[in-house]
Amino acid sequence: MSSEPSTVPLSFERLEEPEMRARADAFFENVRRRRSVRHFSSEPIPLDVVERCIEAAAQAPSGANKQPWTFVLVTDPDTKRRIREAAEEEERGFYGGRAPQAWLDDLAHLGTDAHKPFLEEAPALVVVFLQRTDDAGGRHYYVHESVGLATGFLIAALAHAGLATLTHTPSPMGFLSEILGRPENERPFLLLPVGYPITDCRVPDIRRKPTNEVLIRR
Ligand code: IYR
Repeated sequence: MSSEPSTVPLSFERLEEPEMRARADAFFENVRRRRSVRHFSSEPIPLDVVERCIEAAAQAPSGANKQPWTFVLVTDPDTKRRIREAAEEEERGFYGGRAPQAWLDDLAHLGTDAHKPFLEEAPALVVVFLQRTDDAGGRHYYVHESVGLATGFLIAALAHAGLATLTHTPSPMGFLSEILGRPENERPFLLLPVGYPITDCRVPDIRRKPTNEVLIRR
């Protein structure tokens, strides 16, 4: 015999349409302006803001509500230096032969290379880990979807709070588990340098696809 699942009242704010439009526009303007930043100022940032954004990320939906994520907030200069050194070693392998030429051609317009000073210059790194299972080996579900959603929340929350980020994926990134002492059931998912851009920061001249290429109405 199965008992009824327990429920609580939904907290939902019904808005007037003009207010809905204003909020949708404000969010759009914020994420439209957001760009991946590769030149960070070393100026300190309010870490309580970053922690609040991580709390926001952890409100994301997840498979069976397993919340299969861990966020490691790195500010210790020595740890950042070790991460930079390990990442640059992997990236030298990537740019120096492991990456197929077609991939390097696709990256050329971004101007990236194996040099990753932002890993030390940014005041904070948020390293997102996914949990393949729980601590006791119990199953997690839709892990990549779930952690991708939480990471999207995190990037949007940080941009909304006035902080710049880079979605960085050194490859392979197993070194992050080792340096940060993460358990066997976790895998690195994404590395997010967080901070303020340098003054007069420049970014690649790239565009998002127009709406008619990404939205189909039926
Ligand atoms: N991880 C490398 C290469 C790289 C790959 C992709 I896909 C990018 O969008 C950008 C960079 C690096 O960080 O340089």
